[in-house]
Amino acid sequence: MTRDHIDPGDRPESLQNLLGRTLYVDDLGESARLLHAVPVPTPTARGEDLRVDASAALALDPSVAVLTAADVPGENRISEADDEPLFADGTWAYRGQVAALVLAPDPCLARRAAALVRVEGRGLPPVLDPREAFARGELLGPPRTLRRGDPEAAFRSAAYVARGRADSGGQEHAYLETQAAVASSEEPGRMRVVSSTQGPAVVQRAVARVLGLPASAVDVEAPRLGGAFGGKEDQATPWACLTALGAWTTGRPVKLVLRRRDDLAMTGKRHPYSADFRVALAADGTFLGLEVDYYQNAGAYLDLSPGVLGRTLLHAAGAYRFPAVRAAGSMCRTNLPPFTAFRGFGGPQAFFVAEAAVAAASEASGIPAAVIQRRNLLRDGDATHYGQVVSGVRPEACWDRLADAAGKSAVLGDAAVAAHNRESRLSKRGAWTIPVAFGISFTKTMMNQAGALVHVQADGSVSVHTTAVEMGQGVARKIQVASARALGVPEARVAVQRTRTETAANGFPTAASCGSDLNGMAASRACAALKARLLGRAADLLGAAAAELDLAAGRVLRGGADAGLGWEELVAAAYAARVDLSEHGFYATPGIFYDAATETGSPFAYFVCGCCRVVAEVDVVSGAVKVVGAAIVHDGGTALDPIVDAGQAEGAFAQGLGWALLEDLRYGPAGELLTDSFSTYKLPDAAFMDFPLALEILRDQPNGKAVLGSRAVGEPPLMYGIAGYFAALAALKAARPGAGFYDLPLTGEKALGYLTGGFA
Ligand code: LUZ
Ligand code: MOS
Repeated sequence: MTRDHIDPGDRPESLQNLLGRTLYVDDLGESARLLHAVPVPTPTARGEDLRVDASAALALDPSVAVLTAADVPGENRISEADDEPLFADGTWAYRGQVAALVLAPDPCLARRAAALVRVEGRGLPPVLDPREAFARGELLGPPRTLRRGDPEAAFRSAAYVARGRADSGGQEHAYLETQAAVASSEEPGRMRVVSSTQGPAVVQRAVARVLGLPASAVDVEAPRLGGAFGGKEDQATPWACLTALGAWTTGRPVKLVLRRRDDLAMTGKRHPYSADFRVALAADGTFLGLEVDYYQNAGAYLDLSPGVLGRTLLHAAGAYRFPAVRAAGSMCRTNLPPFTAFRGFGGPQAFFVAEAAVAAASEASGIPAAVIQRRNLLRDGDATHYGQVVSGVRPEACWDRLADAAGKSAVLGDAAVAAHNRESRLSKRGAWTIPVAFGISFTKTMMNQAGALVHVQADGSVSVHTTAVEMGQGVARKIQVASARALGVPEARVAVQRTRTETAANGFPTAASCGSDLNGMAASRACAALKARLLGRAADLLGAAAAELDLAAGRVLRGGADAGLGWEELVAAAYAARVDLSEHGFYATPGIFYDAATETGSPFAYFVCGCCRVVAEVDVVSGAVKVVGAAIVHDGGTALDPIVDAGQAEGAFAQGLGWALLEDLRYGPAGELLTDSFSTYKLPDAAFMDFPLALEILRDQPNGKAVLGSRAVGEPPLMYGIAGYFAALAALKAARPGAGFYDLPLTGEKALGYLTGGFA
């Protein structure tokens, strides 16, 4: 590693995070006038005739205020889908829905008052299970079906057919910083909100709607976030709206920071899914057809469920080629907090079913899973079941490289696993490799746009504003690199500023792995225009033709050689000559489209591919499951920052393993979250991740579809964690033959149940 890659000066964000100096929402807004807001939740999962009695809370202290739906000056609506109220009004649809908001100058007083607010009404029996909701016709929208070829014919002509059911559980985002916002109305008729949100413009629209203001009167800023993982794509909005309403009503600044337990109980998580699948194979293991019916547990309101279901349907085939596919899905309405975006956004749920189909196909045919997988990997020129012809995909190259490395490993290879199982009676191991091809772009084509505003300051420092939100994923660093490169200045000259709707309007959430792609490109375009303008001035100064000049690392070059003119000098001269030193840049991903009527199109700009092999070990006596080794070959394109990419890949893999093996959301019969703390909800930690992980990121194939040849990296590696499920299942099979259940997560508890005869 070169020194260049460990200089913290290049990563101001990371250094501040590391030193604990980053300011989060809870660190902001402190003033003697500040009011603290505490939400009052509905006590049961479903009901009508909602009544809020605040008298006891108000009697506690004259400084206490309590707001309800009746206090909303604009519309009591927050979701863009229009179905979700800010305050439950009349009816309620999940436990933990906000019924009232308590404001008080002291946070303890606000909590005590909140506990005294009585929320009552007529309870109704809740529905928690998606299949039960489906059976009752409780759907949040029409079911969707994607088709290719003739699956019926494929099943008739197949040598082998396997079928099964595959269920995957939800997942808590577990961001370090809980949902938070602080609002103030410093000028009459205007509202300013600092929100821990991935989408300041989403919050801006909702605040404007709730307060009945034009968007131009609402300024929303996202500072650096303490993590989000999708949990703040749509669901930062209610908390920001509540603070804005509080500030609007009282004329004082209002802050709301959810307690961890409230955040766990009141906010949405990854969608649990239940699915039925059927897969057809030829005698040599070639896939002929796939059918999947997904029952998505969408929760009580739409939120982002349509987009999540869409991505599930698009990824139904995993990284495999199927000549015939039918993928159908329904958003099932249940009385749980609306499930929402979570890293992977419906993709992991689809990849899990695809791997379950591989495992079941291997069981039914006797052909090793790896043979089936290798034979059917997606290749350039293949058409997906929605009609996109893929290019630049390399699951095969990644697979072969990984297989080669695993074969030589003392832990990862099939021979090593078999040897362990021969020698060890009390622990058994299993291995699995998953191939991944994850589509990059928001599946909703409209969302694939971003803007940037770049100011060259008179001293030569550069301010870059974009719609991207830095949440620890390194997007600010990547935009810094892309901007510096496009301008031809050292990286340290470029400051990527906090994200604000006043400087970058009409943005979409930083999500779908494409924050750097979209915003890096928008910033690059602005920087390229500024560079051309400044080189025009340099041409005058040097008496040269602009075409012979270039800028690199802060020096003007003429015919490739230093022309004796530095960046600062050039900027000063341009400023003196009244040259505009500001520029707006815009990027909209070209060439993507999708036709909802025919369910066909080319929704993704490109795919991110890779393969991951996991070896898991199960303790035959206790059922404890652990990972003992893993290797990843990931196709990464040209790096904007290799350290950021490696961190994203490792972090996403850990998060995927947590989903596959540990994280188990449990609800009581009344819809109450039983796992409402990190003592009962188990997250992957340093001890769990304490195994050798060989991460290789291929850099030999630049990506022509993103900034400077780079590839998106945020979500695709999460899918690698799914290999952990099937590795653990293989270990269970080695201990007691027959393990063929697909019910993620595969916790130690479940493993023990199987080993002691609980599971068939
Ligand atoms: N968010 C979204 C996403 O609104 N649309 C998407 O397609 C998406 N994909 C991944 C993650 N977040
Ligand atoms: Mo997301 S799941 O907000 O990229």
